[in-house]
Amino acid sequence: MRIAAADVIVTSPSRNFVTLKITTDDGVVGWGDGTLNGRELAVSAYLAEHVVPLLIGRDAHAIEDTWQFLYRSAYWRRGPVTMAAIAAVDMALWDIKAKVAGLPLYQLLGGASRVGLHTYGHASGRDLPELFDSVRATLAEGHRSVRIQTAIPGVKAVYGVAAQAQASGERYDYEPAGRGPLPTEEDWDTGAYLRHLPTVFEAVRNEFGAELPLLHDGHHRMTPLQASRLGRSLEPYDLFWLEDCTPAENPQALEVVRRNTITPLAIGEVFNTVWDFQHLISNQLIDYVRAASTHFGGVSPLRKVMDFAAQYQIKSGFHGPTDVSPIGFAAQVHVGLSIHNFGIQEYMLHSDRTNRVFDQGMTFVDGYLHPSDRPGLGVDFDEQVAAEFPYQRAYLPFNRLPDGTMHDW
Ligand code: KDG
Ligand code: MG
Repeated sequence: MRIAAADVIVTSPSRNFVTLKITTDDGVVGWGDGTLNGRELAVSAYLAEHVVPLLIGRDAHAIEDTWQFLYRSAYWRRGPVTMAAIAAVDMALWDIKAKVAGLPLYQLLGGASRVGLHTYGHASGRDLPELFDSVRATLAEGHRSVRIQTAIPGVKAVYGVAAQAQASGERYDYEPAGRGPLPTEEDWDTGAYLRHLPTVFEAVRNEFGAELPLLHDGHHRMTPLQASRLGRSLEPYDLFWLEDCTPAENPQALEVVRRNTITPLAIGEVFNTVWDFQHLISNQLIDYVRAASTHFGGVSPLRKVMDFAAQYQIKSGFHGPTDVSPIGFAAQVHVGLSIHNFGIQEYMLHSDRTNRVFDQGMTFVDGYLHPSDRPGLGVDFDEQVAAEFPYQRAYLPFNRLPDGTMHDW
């Protein structure tokens, strides 16, 4: 079975998505996700110019060899654009292989290891009443664990806090990337954050009790010492994890954090390869792997990093924002269902408009995600509906400190 055609489709139903369609010579179609938030056209050009011509005529079943070929033959390895492009190919080929087998992908990965995936949803608020309402709405959606993000006194805009109030029952639809010609500038004050956040977790614990698993995303903004202080000050509130507490480039930073706090640590949503996790996993500096199939080269390397992590009792916590398309999301739900060391799955609902383009078979019942038993990844892509929503330039925001210094967002 040979690859006869490969097409790149960029669509923007309520945000931009890069989708790869691979068609075999006997007419089987596989779908892959190569979305890179704010840099979508770089991936689509990489695919169209440098990958698609190499795919035509290749054996559609040779997934590992195609992955290694795309990775090694470029000479220039790694990086988010390259790895998102390789991810799209890897996913589309797994989709094809599973469709040909007539099985959902998780069956090819070893079968289900659980009934479904335990998720966490997002809650945020500008003040405590708004945050509590948001926690209630998140629980009402079916999540059993909740990520807590809060406004910080004196800071005008903070990552993870939806701009508008979220009354109960209202669909959480936070998307930080703004459509428009230029990115928006936000501000930051680490001191205010370190003082304020523990008070918020204390209030949430008092309101919702000891048992609700709570998470928090530090979004790469702290130094090792600041992150240590935060981890330690949150210990009384028993977090499920503290995510991305220090910038991802420096794995040694987590040695400092680890020495100073027993708050569990998660990192890796901006990592691209297994090697980015090598030091962190082999030195047991983290508890959860935050990679996303779409930004990590696809299903094949996600499975490999989790097998490596399993030797150290480190679990999955795959990145699941809406900028991972329903295709990329389904791919990692299949991985999560099949591996033994699954931890938790971040789950942000895609918009109704996105779901018109991507027909998702996935179900979320009694707090458990299941990718469905449709053959393949379980997601169909409607090219006609996609064509109604052309690409729109969008950028993630950035941060400056009050004196104008650039800071991690
Ligand atoms: O595109 C950026 C988002 O994917 C990121 O900000 C979301 O940190 C994130 C998370 O944990 O979901
Ligand atoms: Mg994050």
